[in-house]
Amino acid sequence: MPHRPAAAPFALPDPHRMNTTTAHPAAPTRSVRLIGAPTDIGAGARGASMGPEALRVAGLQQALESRGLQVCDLGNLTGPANPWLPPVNGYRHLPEVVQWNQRVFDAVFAQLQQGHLPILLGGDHSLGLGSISAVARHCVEAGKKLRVLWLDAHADFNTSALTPSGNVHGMPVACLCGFGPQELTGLARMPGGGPALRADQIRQIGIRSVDAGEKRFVHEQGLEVFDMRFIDEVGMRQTMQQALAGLDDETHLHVSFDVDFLDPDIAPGVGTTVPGGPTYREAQLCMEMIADSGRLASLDVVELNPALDVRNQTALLAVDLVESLFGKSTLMRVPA
Ligand SMILES: [Mn+2]
Repeated sequence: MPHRPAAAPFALPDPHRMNTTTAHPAAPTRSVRLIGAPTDIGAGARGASMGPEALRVAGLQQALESRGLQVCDLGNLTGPANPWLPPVNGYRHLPEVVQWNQRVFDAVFAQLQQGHLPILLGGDHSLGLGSISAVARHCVEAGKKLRVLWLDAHADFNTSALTPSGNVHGMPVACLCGFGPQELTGLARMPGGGPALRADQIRQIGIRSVDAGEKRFVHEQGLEVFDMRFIDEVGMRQTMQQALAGLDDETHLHVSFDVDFLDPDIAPGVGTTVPGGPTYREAQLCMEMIADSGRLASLDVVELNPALDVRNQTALLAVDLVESLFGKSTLMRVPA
């Protein structure tokens, strides 16, 4: 069994941190850190709290090591239990959501500062707030540009006024853009106090379920959304070409992979399935084209819900796709 520390020694000096020589100095690090955040605090169904362990059982670390990456599993963060209460002022579990996200922020930020590529194992998608706030802060300090790819069935652009449920996993993109409670919009403590992200840094892919008020707000804010109709019409190849256009050596690419992005036929293990998502081949092409960009520098894998899965097949699929994200080609193609 691979050794995995139970607690979270995120700030300890890392013996590998000096070993950062690569053939291509501009390429993102090959040193990966897995960070588990076992909570469903922002979700509408219980069970995503078991996601990190299901991804480990599905062989995530070994799969990444087979790609030639140096992988260290830092174990799980800890945080408050899920009290399973109704919304208060439009938010469910806001104090607990804040605590979890602060811990995710600290852990992801520390790993980025040490030159590692953090992979957040969720947990529900409210944790994208802490993770991407850390990435945004890191990019400001490192003088990097930032592009976020949001792979999801949902836009996650709700506010307390628009949300039908109060579940914060439907709000992280809005909060990252500055629309939400100060405890969440201010996580990154950006210089000047601005939001962590501008709408023009985000590309949403696979979207097919957006609430009515949320839809208006997405248009108002000018988010670039490649929804399923777009993917149906132009294909995944052109979609990804557009979503990845304009990246350069100075761009940090973050992928926030909500497993409900995938069609429920191949990925039943999520709390919020929406029919009509990308097929296995479309998802593979999406991941392979991100890998080809050579810019991937941080990743979230969220909303995997083992309580709703069938014999861990969704976790196995997620691991398979993450492998492609790091360069495993399912095609017989000679590398360029
Ligand atoms: Mn989501």
